[in-house]
Amino acid sequence: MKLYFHPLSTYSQKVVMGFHEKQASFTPEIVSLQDPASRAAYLAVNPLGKLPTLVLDDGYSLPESSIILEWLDTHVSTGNRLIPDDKDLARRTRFHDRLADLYVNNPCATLFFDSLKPEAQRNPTAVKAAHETLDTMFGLLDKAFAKNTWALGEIFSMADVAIAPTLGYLRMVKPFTEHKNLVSYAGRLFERPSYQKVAADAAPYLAAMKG
Ligand SMILES: N[C@@H](CCC(=O)N[C@@H](CS)C(=O)NCC(=O)O)C(=O)O
Repeated sequence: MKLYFHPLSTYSQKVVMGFHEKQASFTPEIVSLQDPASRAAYLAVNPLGKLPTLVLDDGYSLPESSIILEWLDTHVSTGNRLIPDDKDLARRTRFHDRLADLYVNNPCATLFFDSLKPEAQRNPTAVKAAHETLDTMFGLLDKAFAKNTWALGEIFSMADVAIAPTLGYLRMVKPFTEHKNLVSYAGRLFERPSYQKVAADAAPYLAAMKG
């Protein structure tokens, strides 16, 4: 199976972390959405142009990070479970995965990409809304991790994989140092070998971007 992704993309990192957690391998196909030729070729794989996409050996195509991880957890029996069998725990996993994607990852991306734009093209309204959403989430997460080890309590899951890459970026984009429980949770995530591998893969690209 082939994974179309980019080492700097948070949604790609989420899926690659999932592969590492499952001890599963894939054929990597790095897509650079900034490069017109790479982007044009990728649109034939995913017309929405969103990374990542997993293409199975029979050609079946799976876009969307959470859907890819669901497929992986269903079809690969090695490594850690990403979504528990228990239906209520599975629903809670999906809920926390949605929170991570919609209200942590997406506003983080708004702040990150806005900061790269020339002053005239920036969007202060969107930036203000992103800060407000993240402040709300930081408060909720800090409260939750006063007692929880992982998003589901003691069970590591897709919900933790979903948030880890974004917390990595937030250290640069909107540090959350005053939220001590969130800092501890992030520390546990950053120590996982699956996170360390995606961070190591991203490091040269991040260094090149910073110039
Ligand atoms: N809901 C999608 C979001 C994917 C997404 O937004 N990926 C970003 C990279 S982290 C992307 O492809 N951005 C390019 C664009 O929006 O044009 C998922 O979970 O996979």
